Amino acid sequence: MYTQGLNSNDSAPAAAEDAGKLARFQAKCDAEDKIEPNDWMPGAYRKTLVRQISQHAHSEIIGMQPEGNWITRAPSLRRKAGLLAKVQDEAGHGLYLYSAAETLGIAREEMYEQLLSGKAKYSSIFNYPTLSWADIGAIGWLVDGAAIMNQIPLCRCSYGPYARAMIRICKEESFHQRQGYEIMLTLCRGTAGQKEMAQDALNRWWWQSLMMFGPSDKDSIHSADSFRWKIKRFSNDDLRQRFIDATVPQGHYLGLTFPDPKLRFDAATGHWQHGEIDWSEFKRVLSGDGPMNQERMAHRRRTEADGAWVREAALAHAEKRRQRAAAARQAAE
Ligand code: FAQ
Repeated sequence: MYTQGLNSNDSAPAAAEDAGKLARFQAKCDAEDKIEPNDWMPGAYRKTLVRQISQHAHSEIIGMQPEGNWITRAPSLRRKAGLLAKVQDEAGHGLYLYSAAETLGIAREEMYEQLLSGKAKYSSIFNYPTLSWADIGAIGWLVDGAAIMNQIPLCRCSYGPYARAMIRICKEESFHQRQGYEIMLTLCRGTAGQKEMAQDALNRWWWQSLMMFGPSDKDSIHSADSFRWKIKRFSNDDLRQRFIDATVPQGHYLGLTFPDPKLRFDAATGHWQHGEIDWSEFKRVLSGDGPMNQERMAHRRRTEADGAWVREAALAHAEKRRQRAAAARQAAE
């Protein structure tokens, strides 16, 4: 763990927390100062950050699977190299984020355990299958596009280690979004069959990417606290709307249609109005009943077990080095 900056007790009731410390903490958030690991923070702030950052890290790790599925089937060496780099970036994002969460006093092993035991959440979007190469384009364009929209404001999050991790992550997400859109553009300029494949991918990923922004504002249980603590800057619905406004013209430029008969531009507000999101599907996927939930978790558990010997070997090697260094020190004394 990077730090053990545990200056407050999560189980302590808020009323018992020192009012003066709380006021100073809030003033710091309001002044846009960063909260750092060893600063005092309310238990609930720590808890919400651990929840959000670890969920985000898990999403990056599970999110490698839908695309990893296509690395061996990418249509050219260039596409394979691009996809390989993207999936590696996602592993890196997961690792920065686990590191950021560790600064709040939770061990990485505990977060892994929460994921592997099925107790932790990760983004609903990664429980859908990637059926064709166009899905790789759609994921980059839509899923990474949604991720950027949601994550750029997190670069200004009040918690320093999370904000700093997000700056690098967003730069990489921007490359991911472009590679996805370029795949879609190539398919849409290709044969009729390729364009049809792109349209089919958009049909299957559109509504799911809108769900990435979380429940509608009236059902968002954490938003009020997260706004107060400057973790969130825009509401789930606001960010979703921004994403729709940015993405619909991009889809039209590709010559594609969106699977929403109610989608229309409202000149009075300057926004694209959209149809109802099927929140029952969102809830079903979150409860573990999405098309790929079981496969994703089974694969993650298998990979964890397959990698056990590497971790054991690395620990044994580190121990040997430690013993050799101790012996050398003793000999020199
Ligand atoms: N899926 O009160 P709110 C990526 C849960 S990374 C599953 O509104 P909050 C990169 C939420 O956790 C994608 N659960 O919560 C990539 C809470 O449950 P809890 C992940 C969801 O935290 C691209 C409950 O609903 N991005 O894509 C979802 O204020 C391509 C109530 O919700 C992040 O994690 C969902 N979609 O707002 C990788 C960004 N939405 O904890 C590979 C950071 C909500 O009470 C390939 N996270 N829930 O049990 C955030 O910005 C926020 O956590 C939100 C939710 C906006 C996701």
